[in-house]
Amino acid sequence: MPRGKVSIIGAGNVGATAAYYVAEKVIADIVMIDVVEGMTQAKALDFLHAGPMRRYDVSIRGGSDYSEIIDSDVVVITAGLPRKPGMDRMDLLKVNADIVKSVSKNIAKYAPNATVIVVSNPLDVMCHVAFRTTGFAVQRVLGMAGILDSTRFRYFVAQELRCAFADVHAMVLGGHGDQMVPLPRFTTVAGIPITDLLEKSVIDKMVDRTRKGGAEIVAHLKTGSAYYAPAASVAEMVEAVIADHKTLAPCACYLRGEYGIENLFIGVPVLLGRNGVERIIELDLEKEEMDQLKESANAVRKGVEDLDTFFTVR
Ligand code: TXD
Repeated sequence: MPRGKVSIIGAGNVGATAAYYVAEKVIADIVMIDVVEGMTQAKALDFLHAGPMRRYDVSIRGGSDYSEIIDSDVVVITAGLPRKPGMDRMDLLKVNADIVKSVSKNIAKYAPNATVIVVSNPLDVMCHVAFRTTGFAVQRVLGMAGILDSTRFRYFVAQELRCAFADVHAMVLGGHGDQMVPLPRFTTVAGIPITDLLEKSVIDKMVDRTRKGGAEIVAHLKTGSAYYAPAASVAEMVEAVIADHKTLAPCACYLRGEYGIENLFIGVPVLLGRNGVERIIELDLEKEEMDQLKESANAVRKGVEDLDTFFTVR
């Protein structure tokens, strides 16, 4: 298979770990860009030193010059600041929106044919910033969250049933926040819905733990947030696009009426392939599931309105 090219903007915990996971798949040459001078070059070199043992012989380069990202098939945006003491949610939104906007301008300039995978938080709102700033087609801008939230749910199910991780598939829709919508009816073990395998009270606990999966890790870490599972989720999405896998997974994508939601990025199941979001899958949701999705969408829309109030993207 011809190798692709992936650029990762922001080589912090998630970005650098994603670069490493992508390298191990040997599907793409990798560029890491960060504002911190020297850090990306150091990490690139360090990854390459491990290559002979880990058996990846891809090219990995680091820098801060965006001309390096030219001809990328996929660009991942993990640049952003974490919330600092004294900053409220809105302050963070403005700071990261500024960062994602400047990154997106460079993507549009140097990698106009790329598919953009947004990771920076607040995720669904940052997707809007990248979408509006790049001006790319809706299929080519998507956000990573649902795959991460689903893999957490998968792990909890496998742990509860003591079954093979790989046999569990899960579906988590909605925005990347407390109001995400884990769907037990569409979460299966070798095709059997977990609603046939586990008590409702047990499922409810797993749903709750999935919703709080990120916070549980932050509480342990104290500074910073999860990055191994987020990076693995990014690598899955990158692979789906580069290798044209047509993977069916939940991703934040721009809805234009699907699920009764208009003009909003939110997590829904999609087919991911060479053309980015190749198809949006509309599940037949029950009323309660649909109500939860609408509520989650309302929370995301509030964030987008905040963005519009404080920040003119174009
Ligand atoms: O599910 C999800 N979408 C998420 C999102 C899961 C995990 C992390 N999530 C968010 O991703 C998190 O809240 C942050 O907004 C981003 C990146 O998280 P990470 O843990 O990797 O943060 P780091 O380690 O602080 O890395 C951020 C890097 C750091 O190296 C900065 O120097 C760099 O971003 N940075 C920039 N790079 C390029 N250009 C600009 N302007 C820039 N500003 C900061």
